[in-house]
Amino acid sequence: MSRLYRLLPAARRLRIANDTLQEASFARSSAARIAAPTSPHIRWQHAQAEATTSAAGADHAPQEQPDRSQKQIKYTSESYPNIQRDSRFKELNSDDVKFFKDLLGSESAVIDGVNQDALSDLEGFNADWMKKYRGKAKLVLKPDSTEQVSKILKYCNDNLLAINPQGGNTGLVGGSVPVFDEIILNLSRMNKIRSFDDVAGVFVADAGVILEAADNHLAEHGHIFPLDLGAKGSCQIGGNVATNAGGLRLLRYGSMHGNILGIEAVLPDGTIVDDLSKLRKNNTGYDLKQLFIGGEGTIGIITAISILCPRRSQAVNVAYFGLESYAKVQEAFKEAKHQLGEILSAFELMDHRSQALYNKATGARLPLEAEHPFYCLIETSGSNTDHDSEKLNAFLEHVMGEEIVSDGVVAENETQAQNLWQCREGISEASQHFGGVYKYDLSIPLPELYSLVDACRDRMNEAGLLSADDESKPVLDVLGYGHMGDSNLHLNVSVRRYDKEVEKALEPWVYEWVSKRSGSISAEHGLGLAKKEFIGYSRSETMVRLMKQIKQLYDPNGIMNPYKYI
Ligand code: FAD
Ligand code: 2HG
Ligand code: ZN
Repeated sequence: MSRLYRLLPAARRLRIANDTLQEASFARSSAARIAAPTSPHIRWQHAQAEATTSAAGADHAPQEQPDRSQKQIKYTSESYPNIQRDSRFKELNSDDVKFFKDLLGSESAVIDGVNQDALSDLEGFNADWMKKYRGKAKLVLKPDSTEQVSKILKYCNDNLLAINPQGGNTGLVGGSVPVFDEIILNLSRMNKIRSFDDVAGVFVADAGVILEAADNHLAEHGHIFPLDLGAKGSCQIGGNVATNAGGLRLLRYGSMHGNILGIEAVLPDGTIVDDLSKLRKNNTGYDLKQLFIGGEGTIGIITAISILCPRRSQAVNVAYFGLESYAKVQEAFKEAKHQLGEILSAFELMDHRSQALYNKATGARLPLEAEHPFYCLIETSGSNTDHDSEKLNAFLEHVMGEEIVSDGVVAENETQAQNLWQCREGISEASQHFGGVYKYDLSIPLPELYSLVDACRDRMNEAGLLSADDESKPVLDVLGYGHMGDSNLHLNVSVRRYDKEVEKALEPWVYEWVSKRSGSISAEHGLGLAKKEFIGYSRSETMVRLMKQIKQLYDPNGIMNPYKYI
C-alpha cells in the first residue's frame, strides 16, 4: 500500500494533495514532493475499488477458543441464579420426540438428546458466540418448511413446551440460546431463495438463508442486500430481521423497519401469518409485520421475508484515517456528510485501543504506521467513478488541509478495501480473544458518545480492576468503536475472565450514564437475556406495559423465547 507524503504548509497543501489524488502513480515516484518536516503526514492509497460489501470471506461462525471450550462455559442457569425454570413448562419425553421425528421425517432434522446422549452434538446450539451463555436444551429441531414450523409450534403450544428460535446463533445478547431446556428451533434448513424481481429490486427468501449467500445472489443481479455486518458468513436473514440488525451501512440504506416489505411468520398456536407483500405502499390497517422486526422470536417464528434491495454501486471507495481527538472525528463526520452527501455509505469510528487489541489478537498490520488516538473508516458508494472521485478528492483535500485528519490511506483495490474493513469488523472478535468481554451497544448523542469510554476506563481503574499487564486483574482494556454515522457506540470491556466484580461495577452504571443522556441501552443488538432487566432505562413504564400486552396477545402461554426480552 501507498507511501508517505509530507504536505507543504498552508497555501501549497491543497495543491499537493490534489496532485497526489489525481496522479497517484506519478506522485508515488516523486520524492520532490516531500517537504516541510513539521507538516502532517498523509499516506495515500487511492483508486476505485470494485463494488463490494465489507469483510467478504470473513466468517465469524461460533468457534472453539483454545482456552475456553463450550463445555467449560458456565450454564446460564448458574450465572443467573435468580431466574427459575417456569414450572408450567412440560419436560420433554420420548413421545414428544417421536412426534417431532415423524413430522420432520429426516435424521438430520432432529438432534435427540432425550433418548440418547447427544451432549457434544448439542453444545454448538446451546452455547452462544461470546461463550457467555449456555443452555441445557436436549432437543434441536430443524424444519425445512413453513408447514413443519406451524405443526411444531402448535404441538408445543398445546403441550406447553417452551421454544427457543435460533438463526445463525451470532446474537450478542444471549437471546439465541436457551436458558434451561427450551427446544431449539433452528432455521438453517429453511434456506431457499424464493424470487428476485430486478425491476422493483424485491428479494423474497426463506428466513434461514445466510446473509452472505443472500448478498452474493443479489450481486449476480447487480443489487445489494441493504444490511451488512461482520457476522454475515453465519447470521441468517431471518435472524437479522428478528433482531432488527443495524450494521455497517444503515446510514445509507436505512433500517430493517424501512426495507422489509413483507413477512411470513408462524404464531405460537400454529397460525401462518401470510404477509409476504412485495408492495412498497400498503396503507391498509396496522402494519403488524413491524412487531416481528426486532421481536427477537418472542411472538412467533419468521419463516420468510420480502425486502427491498437497492442497486449495487459501481464505484466504491474506502478510506481509513488517523485523527488526534474526538472533536476532530466529529468535524470529519460533519464534513463527510456535507461534502460526500449522497455517496457516503459508511462512517465508522475506532479508538486506538480497539485497533491495538485487533492487532494484538490477529497479528494483522494496521494501515497507518504512527499511532493516533482515533481512527475512522469512510466508505463512499456511487454510480459514477469520475463524479465520486471528484467529490472524494475535494473532501480529502479539505480534511487534510484543515488538519482535521492527520494521516490516511485510501484503498486502491478490493483486497485493500477488505483489509481496511477488517480492521473495523475484526474488533468484535478480538475483544474477547484474551478471555471474554462485556459488550454494551449504545445509542448516545454524538457530542458525548465517546466520553462514556473514558468514564468507564476511569471507573475500572478506580475500582482496581484494570491492568494491561497484571494477570491478576480481570480487566485487560476498555475499548470504544462503532457506527458513528448512527450515533451508535460499542463499548467493549475486554476481560481475562468473566468476573462478578466487573459486572457489578459496570451495571447498572453504564445504563444510568446512557439514560441520563437520553440514549438507548440497546442500539442494534436487542435485549435478549442480557438487557431484559434494564429496558426501563430506555423505555417508559407505559411502553413496557403495552409491549407486555402484545406479548400476551400473540403468545398467551409464553412459550416463545421465555425469560428474555421484556
Ligand atoms: P441468532 O443469533 O440465532 O438469534 C438472534 C435472536 O433472534 C434470538 O432472540 C433468536 O431467538 C431470534 N431469531 C433468530 N431467527 C429467528 C427467526 N427466524 N424467527 C424469529 N426469531 C428468530 N448486529 C448488528 O446489529 N450490527 C452489527 O454490525 C453486528 N455485527 C456483528 C459482528 C459479529 C462478529 C457478531 C458475532 C455479531 C454481530 N452482530 C451485529 C450481532 C448479530 O450478528 C445480529 O444480531 C444478527 O442479526 C443475528 O442473526 P442470527 O441469524 O445469528 O440470529
Ligand atoms: C459491530 O459493529 C458489531 O462490530 C459488534 O455490532 C459489536 O461486538 C460488539 O460489541
Ligand atoms: Zn455494530
